[in-house]
Amino acid sequence: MCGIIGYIGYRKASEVIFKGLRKLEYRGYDSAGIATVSGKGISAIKDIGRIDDIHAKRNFLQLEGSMGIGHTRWATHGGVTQKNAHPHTDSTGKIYLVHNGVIENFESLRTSLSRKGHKFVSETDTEVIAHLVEEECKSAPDFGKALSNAVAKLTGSWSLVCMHQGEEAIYLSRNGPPLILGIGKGEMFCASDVPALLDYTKRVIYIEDGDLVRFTRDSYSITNGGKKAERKVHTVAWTAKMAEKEGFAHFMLKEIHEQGGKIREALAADVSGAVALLRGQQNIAVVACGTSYYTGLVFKQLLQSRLSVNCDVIIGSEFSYARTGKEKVVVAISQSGETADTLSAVRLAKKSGAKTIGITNVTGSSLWRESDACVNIAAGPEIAVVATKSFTSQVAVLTKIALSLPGSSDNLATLSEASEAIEQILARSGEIEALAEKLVTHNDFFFIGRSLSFPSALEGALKLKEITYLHAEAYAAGELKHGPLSLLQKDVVVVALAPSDSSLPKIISNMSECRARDALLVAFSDSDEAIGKSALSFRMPSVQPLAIPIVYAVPLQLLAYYMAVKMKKDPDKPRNLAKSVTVE
Ligand code: F1P
Repeated sequence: MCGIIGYIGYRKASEVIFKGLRKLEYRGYDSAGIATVSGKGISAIKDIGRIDDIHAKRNFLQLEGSMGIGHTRWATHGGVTQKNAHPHTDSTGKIYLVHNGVIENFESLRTSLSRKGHKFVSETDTEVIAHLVEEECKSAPDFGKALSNAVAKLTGSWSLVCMHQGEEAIYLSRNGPPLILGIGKGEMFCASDVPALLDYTKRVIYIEDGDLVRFTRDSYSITNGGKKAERKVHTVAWTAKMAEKEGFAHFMLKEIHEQGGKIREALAADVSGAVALLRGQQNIAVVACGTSYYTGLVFKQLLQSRLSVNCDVIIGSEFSYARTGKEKVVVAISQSGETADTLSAVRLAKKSGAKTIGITNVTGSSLWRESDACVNIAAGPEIAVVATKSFTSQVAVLTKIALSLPGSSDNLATLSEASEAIEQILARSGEIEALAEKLVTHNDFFFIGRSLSFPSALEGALKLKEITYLHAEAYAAGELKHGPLSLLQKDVVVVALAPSDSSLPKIISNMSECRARDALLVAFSDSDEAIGKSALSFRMPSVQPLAIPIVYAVPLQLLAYYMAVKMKKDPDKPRNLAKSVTVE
């Protein structure tokens, strides 16, 4: 949903911004641009395509000066064109800004500005803001006031980074999408996310909604609602190395390989705040989107089947329609902590008096700041657009929470075997690559699981469709006979997750039903019987039921990864997707 960045200091701004945009590219990658200020005025380069390709064609580093702003885009208003790429400017070419978010009233603003003679060159909502600021500059005493008058006229969501000719300062405004200020020595930064700054500073301020910030190379001031605001300076624990590929061909592969160690870190998480809020509750609501929603399904199963606690898992964007309004405790799960659908559910729940628990990978994120209790899943930066290690770390943390509640007789130590099992699977990646080779010519995939392997089946199908663009869907295995069996025929692949738990006999019957319809059956199992029934298979390590959701997700991540690579797709940057979905 767009990555934005700004810099003032003693370095070459275009270089800092270019490098930072590469780190933010997971947020959007259909076009990019940089504008810098030098003695010659403001110059900009923007184009469609990936940042490296634009750089190869246009050379961002020809932009001079030690102050500038940059943007990597995930189109919302207006197609993917050079004109729609950011930064955008006003009629005078003296104001430049980049924007993440959606301005809902941009059509009416554009109409009234057009009446005043403003001419627009793009179809974007962002360009309207530049002209609005220009208009406000005519009456405001200074640029900061003009910007605050302009944002007061906006509805929607935005993080804005703005500069103008004649002042060595950058201005920020936030209402929704994330924005952080990075504090260096003799230099200051701002960006949508921490990895863009890790090469330069670890001291950051999380800008809050309603904040208006002015920063120079060695100072900053923050106001909110016209009053001076104090914001805590945080020291981030992530290192620049953590956000590198470290020899792996892709971030996705690196992140898959980190999971054994990350599970151990997740299991060490402090869950006391969450447990204190959940203790004694008989009805718990969970909100999340995408992969995080699936980890919510694991949590639900643990709470309901092992603790007899009722748990409702609701997709973030459906929460406002599906909630009762009487929720006492809402658990929100989000890797980024910035997913707009999840955040709006949290805000709605809070308004109705619910206590909220945030389960996130990003300390300082909106979810982190807005929740009554938080748990850090400690997976480290996840750069690939598709979630991998955040799935397994979330499941580990949620299992720890469930097992810490009264009535639980399970031992968390059984989960530590998950790390070992993951290492064993990773050591046999070659077998999964060989499976991928055999499956890559097929077009339709069904993933089936039962009980605790069902969320992993959902996750496996999601990974495959996200990065290979093949048709993949998941079903609770028993559900196939209620409709989807009609789709099975030769060449349709059924990936069956068949761990030897109490669900095994039934899933073996379901696998037989698929085989009888000529589907190509692929088993991920530790059962001889399930493997014997299947045309293709991967022998899984035997694990305790609690470890199943984690351990069975890993080979499916690898399968999707190797298939994408064989199909010459970029697994780190799937088409049309962005990692941090900051619009509803
Ligand atoms: C939710 C999510 C991810 C998915 C993609 C889009 O993100 O659906 O699971 O991989 O990146 O967003 P989050 O709320 O867990 O950050």
